[in-house]
Amino acid sequence: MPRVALVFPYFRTRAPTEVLFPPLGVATLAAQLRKLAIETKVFDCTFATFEQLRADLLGYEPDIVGVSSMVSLTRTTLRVAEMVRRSLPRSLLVAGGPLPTVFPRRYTALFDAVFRGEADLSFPRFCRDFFGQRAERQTLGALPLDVYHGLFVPNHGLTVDNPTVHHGEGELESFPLPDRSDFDHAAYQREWLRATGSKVTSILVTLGCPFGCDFCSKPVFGSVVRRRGLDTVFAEIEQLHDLGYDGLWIADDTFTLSRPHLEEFCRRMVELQARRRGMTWSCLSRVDGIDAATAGVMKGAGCRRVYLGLESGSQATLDLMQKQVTVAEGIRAVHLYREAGIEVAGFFIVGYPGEPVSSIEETFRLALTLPLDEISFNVPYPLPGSRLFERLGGPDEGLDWERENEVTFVYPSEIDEGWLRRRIGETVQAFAQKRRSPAPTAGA
Ligand code: B12
Repeated sequence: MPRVALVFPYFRTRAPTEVLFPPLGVATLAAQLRKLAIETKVFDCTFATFEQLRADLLGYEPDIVGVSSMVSLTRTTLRVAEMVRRSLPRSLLVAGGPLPTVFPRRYTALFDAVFRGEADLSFPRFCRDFFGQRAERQTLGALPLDVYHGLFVPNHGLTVDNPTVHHGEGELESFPLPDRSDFDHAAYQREWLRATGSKVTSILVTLGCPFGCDFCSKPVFGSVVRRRGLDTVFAEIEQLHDLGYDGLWIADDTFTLSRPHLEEFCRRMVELQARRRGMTWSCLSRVDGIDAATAGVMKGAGCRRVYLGLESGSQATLDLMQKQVTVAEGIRAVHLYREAGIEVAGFFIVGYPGEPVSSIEETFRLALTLPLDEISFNVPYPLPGSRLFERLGGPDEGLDWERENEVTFVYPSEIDEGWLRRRIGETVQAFAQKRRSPAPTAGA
């Protein structure tokens, strides 16, 4: 029986900033492959070693190995690919995920094929046809290669670069729920319990983001917002509850964008909580388009914390970032959520190209004056696929794509990195100090 192995090549680092979720990309593809009756196994490396992965893959003898990749996983992706090429020379090696989507050529030296963008239907159909036609690595050309959305193959004498697809809402409704059965949920939950006291996992309710922030890349889901049907979403939440999770991280780029959808989500959440206790959730939110009534509804439905991309205390810098919001809207949103009794975390970016030191100081001041529960500072990181990347050029692929949450400029910057690191440290310390002292804040 032909077999597909799906590898998520993240080996945990135990860095203090590490956040662990069972990866939804491979879970989504596993569900679609199994729907086509294709034998599939997910190899999530989060709690494994490289040697374990090698032994498990060799034992499984897959005909196709699909590796999920993104910017921070470039090195391990290529290492896994080299290992597969050496140890399983007959297996077809395929890459997909956010970075292969924007940089397919980065992968094609080792991989036979890359899938760009949403691969829910295209990759499983490709696997079905590959097996159906008894194709091999060298005979890919026998398949009708132009029918698979997002397929990119510049190898084996072929030149294929098919357009990507964004599945419509109706189509999304016909998809099976992500298949999380191959993950080590006990290990994920143990880590979350130890760090936060609850067992949190990620879910996607809406796809896509209509905004065009200068630093952001939207490689897979793009700009068109699609909402999953809430019947399906709540069937998935019930499954997560059955798996033992009691917290959701709603990973959507713009979960709060549509007020009717958000409020209906909250209504159903209240219903769910009446039947099954104890499911709380957190999400990202824009700072605009929210009012006190909606924040109250979110709180009533178990929203524990919102994460706001406040980014800067200076309007000129927000404009440089093309955030299309004002500092005042950010301040208002923080108070709104806090008054509703929801915790608020603020993300900030400091040292934007063209930003003066005085504006960075405005950001530090804002972070310390707002009633926030958590703050984090990042320096701009030119993500492939963003306008910032197009302007500044790419970071060093070997070195810089590894960086996660570091205060390191990966392009020539006028800002003194040592100074910035020190000022961030001081601000974070002052914030912690303020949190320890019992100064009253709105809603507290
Ligand atoms: C949840 C999330 C996280 C979570 C969890 C990651 C995880 N374990 O799943 C956390 C918070 C840990 C996280 C951290 C980071 N993240 Co993140 N994250 C996301 C987010 C919001 C959703 C990812 C998701 O669940 N998608 C849902 C699934 C279904 O989609 P998918 O994985 O893309 O899979 C589809 C396709 O890509 C494809 N596909 C995927 N894998 C494969 C494999 C094969 C073989 C094939 C054929 C196809 C294929 O098919 C799938 C179905 O269509 C995305 C933004 C977004 N909207 O995508 C950013 C995103 C993936 N993150 C990003 C970044 C940069 C990071 C960090 C580096 C940030 C930082 N500075 O620290 C870290 C790195 C962490 C790490 N461990 O490596 C970037 C990646 C950019 C890039 N070009 O690579 C994104 C796209 C955000 C952005 N706007 O730029 N992240």
